[in-house]
Amino acid sequence: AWRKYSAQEFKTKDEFDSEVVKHIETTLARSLFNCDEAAAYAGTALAFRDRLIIEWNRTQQQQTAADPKRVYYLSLEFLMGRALDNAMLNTGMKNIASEGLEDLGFRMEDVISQERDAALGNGGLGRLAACFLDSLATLNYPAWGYALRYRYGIFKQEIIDGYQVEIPDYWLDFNPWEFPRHDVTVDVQFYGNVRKYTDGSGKQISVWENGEIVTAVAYDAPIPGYGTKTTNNLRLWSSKASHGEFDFTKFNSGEYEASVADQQRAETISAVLYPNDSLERGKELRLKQQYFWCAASLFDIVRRFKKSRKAWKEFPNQVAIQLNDTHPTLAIPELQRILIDQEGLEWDEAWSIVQKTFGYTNHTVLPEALEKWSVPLIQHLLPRHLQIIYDINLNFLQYVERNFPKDRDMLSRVSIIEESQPKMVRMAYLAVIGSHKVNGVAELHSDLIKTTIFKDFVKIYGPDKFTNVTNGITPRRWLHQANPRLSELIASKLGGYDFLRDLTQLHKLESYVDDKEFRKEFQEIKYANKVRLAKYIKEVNGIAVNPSSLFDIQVKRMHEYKRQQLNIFGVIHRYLELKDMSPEERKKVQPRVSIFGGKAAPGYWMAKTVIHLINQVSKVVNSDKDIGDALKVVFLEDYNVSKAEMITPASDISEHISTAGTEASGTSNMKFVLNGGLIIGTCDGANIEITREVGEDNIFLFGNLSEDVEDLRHHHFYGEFQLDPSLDRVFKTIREGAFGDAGQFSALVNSIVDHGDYYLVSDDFKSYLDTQKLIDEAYKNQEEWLTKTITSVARMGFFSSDRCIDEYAEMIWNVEPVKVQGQE
Ligand code: DL6
Repeated sequence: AWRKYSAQEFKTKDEFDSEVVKHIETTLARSLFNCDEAAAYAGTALAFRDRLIIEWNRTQQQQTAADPKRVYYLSLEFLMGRALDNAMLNTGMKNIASEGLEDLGFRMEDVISQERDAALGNGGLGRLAACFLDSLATLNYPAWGYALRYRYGIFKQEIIDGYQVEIPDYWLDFNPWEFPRHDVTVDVQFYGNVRKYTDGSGKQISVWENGEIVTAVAYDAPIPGYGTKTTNNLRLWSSKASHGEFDFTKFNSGEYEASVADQQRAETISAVLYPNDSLERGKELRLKQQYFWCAASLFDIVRRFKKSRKAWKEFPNQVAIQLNDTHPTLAIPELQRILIDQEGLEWDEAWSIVQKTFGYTNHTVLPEALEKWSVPLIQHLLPRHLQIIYDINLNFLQYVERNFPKDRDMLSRVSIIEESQPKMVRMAYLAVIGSHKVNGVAELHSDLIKTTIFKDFVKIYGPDKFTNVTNGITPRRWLHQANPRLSELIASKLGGYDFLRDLTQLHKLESYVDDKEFRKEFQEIKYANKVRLAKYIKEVNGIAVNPSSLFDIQVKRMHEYKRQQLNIFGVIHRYLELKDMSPEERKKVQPRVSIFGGKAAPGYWMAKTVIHLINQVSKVVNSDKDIGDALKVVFLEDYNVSKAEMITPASDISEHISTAGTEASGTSNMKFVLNGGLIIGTCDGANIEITREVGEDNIFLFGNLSEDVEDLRHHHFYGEFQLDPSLDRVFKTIREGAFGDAGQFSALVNSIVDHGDYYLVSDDFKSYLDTQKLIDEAYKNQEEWLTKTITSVARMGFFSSDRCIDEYAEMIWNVEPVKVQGQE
């Protein structure tokens, strides 16, 4: 129904075709007689881009006129994936485009697959940000995303001889989705010194001077909402030398290299995404990226606010800035600096504005992932900011001292400055102190941060400053786009696609659980999705897998806490059990395909070892004639968003098996269940809320609870534990060289046997195996399995990112939607 509000739709496939052809012939200067799929993609993307930009302009004009409070989502990562399919579906014009392309001799699927993923993120945090942009636009919130325009996104992963090899991802060869705004630039300063003086009225003035200037240039990407005219903006900053080109004086005197050195140094800032998802220590370039992005974004936000000519005290009524993790924390001292040094506000007035403006989302309790920057580094790069951070800290500690006079230790515990050698700035503390709300991303996680890393801050500020917003996913990409047949089936039962805008409507599917036709179609769709994945595995990995096997999938970043090692040890155990069996016994076993995928940070040696082990096990198991279809092991190379769209709908079981208390939320768990797969998981992150929604009978939980973790680690520390005999046998097999040179895996095995088993693999192993047995049994009863999956889909309404965004809007941002004119 909403399509009638869109003035910008292609009315006919011929209209669409003529625009595609126009772009191919003029923009690309290609002949139609020499038009391949890449050109068809480019023409289609440009035709859609033209439509989006009209909606984008209209949205901006109307939002400027209404001048509402806006949300600014600061995230160093946006893992957007492909844009074309999303643009076609969100604007409701995919069918017309498919027909048009067919007339031109192309299949939509082939055209879509020409697009490179926009992979400006590492994993869950970046993908969450991308889902949020989709929801913000769909729900008509006036919102901007701000990030960096990395020339290289997350590396491409190749598996060579079983090892991960990283290949640079230069994704900007052709990117029709961005608009360079050479007129929107910001000069950002680094280094230099601070000069202080007292002005005529006796006021202390600080001037940050003699620094090096780098220019930020804006590149805008339109973000279309689903079924609405609202098209918001993702603004990405690119760095370039402030004086533009290169130094002619040096060039003319023969110093050719030096003449371009400045330019190259400036451009390095936005050159590459740091490929670590949980650890980034001490790299000056990373700190430069953070400040460059925060300074440019804040300048832009303040510039927009100033256009409204409102008093500064109105700033928090016009601007809500959400800090996605601690990466943008420098925005806090930066806004304070702008207000006191440039706008002349008094410290207290400025600080009150700052605190009301920012909200901070925490995404991890892992100690190694909590950001800290050395004081000398900040002093060198951002001397004025360091002074401001010290002043923020001083005021804060004085407040703490007044309110907790008896707890002297508290001062050192909560100080923004860690008294180490060298001293460090604790970014998470600065983020808490400078924000009015702090949220975790699932209930357990939000509880944990209050009792662990931010315990003292709960005492200081009271519990109300801390809240929970359980993560969600956009059903547009993760159901409608990834699984069009399932989306269509649901729409046919619910009377249309409204459920994509209100996912809670899925609950009505429960009345179809016993509907024979519905069940049959649901099952056929799952099978077809498995066939598609099996075909891909055959093509890419050369492994033949039977789509009737149970597909067991674990795809996510490789990390010890996510415990892919537990999974592969379980696979080895299964293999050994199969080897123990007679051929007759083996025939009775539920056949299974264990599928892995995920990147390891390039310097994370242990995670890379796990990838290597998976590939070695895959080689041995898949070529073992005794085993046949009973077990296959697959590692899917270069896991990314577009591959996730194909993989997710094909699972029977997916694994979310982190050590309890370590996975803040997880979001792929939600995607798998929404697509008719069940979960094996620990009581961690959003698994707990998924269980509450779908019911305990529809999820396979195992393992120790987060409250047991500390005690268990203690037992390991004192050697008070007994290795599970099955795990012992797995280790023995590895040590005997069954999967190649055992030396390569000794550190991995020793981390469990000799070095404290920090992630408690041995403690959960038995319970994991027992639960896998239950899964094998349950899967044999296909009818009951189907009932579980349909029931689960029907109960996933809570996990839409639309629900999250409404919660943020109400509890944290205090913003209202603005409907772009022409809509109902
Ligand atoms: O909140 C999005 C996402 C969560 O779903 C994951 O559980 C969490 O690990 C991830 N956090 C990060 C940050 N650092 N670490 N580790 O990526 O956020």
